[in-house]
Amino acid sequence: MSKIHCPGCGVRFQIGNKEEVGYIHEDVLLEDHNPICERCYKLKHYSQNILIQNNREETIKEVKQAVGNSKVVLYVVEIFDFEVSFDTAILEMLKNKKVILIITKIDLLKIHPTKIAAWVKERVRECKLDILEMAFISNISQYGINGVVRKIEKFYENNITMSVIGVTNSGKSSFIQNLLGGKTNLTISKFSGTTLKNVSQTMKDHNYKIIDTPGIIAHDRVIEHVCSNCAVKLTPTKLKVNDIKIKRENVFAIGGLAKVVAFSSHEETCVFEMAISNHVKTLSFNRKNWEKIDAEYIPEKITPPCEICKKRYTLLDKKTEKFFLKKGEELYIGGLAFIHAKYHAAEIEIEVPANIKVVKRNSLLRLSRVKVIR
Ligand SMILES: Nc1nc2c(ncn2[C@@H]2O[C@H](COP(=O)(O)OP(=O)(O)OP(=O)(O)O)[C@@H](O)[C@H]2O)c(=O)[nH]1
Ligand SMILES: [Mg+2]
Ligand SMILES: [Zn+2]
Ligand SMILES: [Zn+2]
Repeated sequence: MSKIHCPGCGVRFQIGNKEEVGYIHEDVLLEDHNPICERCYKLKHYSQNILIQNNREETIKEVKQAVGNSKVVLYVVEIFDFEVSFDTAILEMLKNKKVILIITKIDLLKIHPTKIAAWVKERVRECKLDILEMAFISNISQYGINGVVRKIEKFYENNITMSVIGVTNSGKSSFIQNLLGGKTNLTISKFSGTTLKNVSQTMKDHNYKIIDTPGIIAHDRVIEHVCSNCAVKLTPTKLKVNDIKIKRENVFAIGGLAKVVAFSSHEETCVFEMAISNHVKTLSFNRKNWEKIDAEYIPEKITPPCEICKKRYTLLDKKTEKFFLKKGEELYIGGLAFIHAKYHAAEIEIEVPANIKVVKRNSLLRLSRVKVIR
């Protein structure tokens, strides 16, 4: 990598403005053999994020350029946010492209990879995507990484350019890091929007050129509407999968982010299985009490959102959607939760900000009974 661009995030170095991306102290730039920008340094060593304005249109332009130069696109989709990963801008770019779908973070679910594969294949068929191959991986345990290389080799022995694309935080840079046996300077962080520009790497054994790209912001995910600390809390490092009980007269609050009301023709209490990030708090409220406290106020106990982003979140336009879930179906709430009708059918009403995606689907959680061998 030349000394012109940061090998961590891809932006051009600059020494003039500490507040802008790409800033690096002149001495570091001159003396360090492998310099990285100050933002990457803080992300890597202190897990500290410097807030930057991430522009969706500029990012799309950058990713398009990488895709345009690539023979194959490795499309990275994380299993928890599967439904919001098929962004319209991405699908547009992938028209007439050879695509290998890489499903990451499968370690979050206690589901055997072959079952995840069957579920994904079914969902992808519904999305009408033309996919050359699929791989199911964990960047944490390295499960499936070698298999990806074999899949690429099957089609292209060497000398091709591939781009790695997807929505923010899906594990693109981690995946490249693993493909290259840890030998990259790419910055990986728990914060969304880490990579800012395209960064090229070479996989020497095969002479594959691999381009890391900035993640595309999916506005239909809750994390895009809270502060970066809350977004980290919402991004699961572990999934909490529990049974939840929602009484007929109650409102079930998922943090201060979504409200759930449920009805069943037979039962006073509806029971669901729910998966959420281990940092999200939930509480049941009597509906009358909730209406009193709801208007501009979310009780402190139920976070996220935190005190800083609560006001902004409560002011967002909301929508209420009703779904009838048959036993074995589940709702996916954009970047927030899976709610699975595990025991009986139920009608369920969700209130979330208007642009958050809520989708009914065949349950992924229902596959999680089998003991995982990993
Ligand atoms: N549990 C789990 N976490 C993962 C996996 N892959 C990546 N992560 C975590 O997800 C976060 C984001 O990873 P990155 O590799 O920076 O994601 P990215 O897609 O490059 O993100 P942007 O550059 O922001 O678009 C980090 O905290 C990673 O440790 C995985 O397979 N399993
Ligand atoms: Mg990245
Ligand atoms: Zn950088
Ligand atoms: Zn917050």
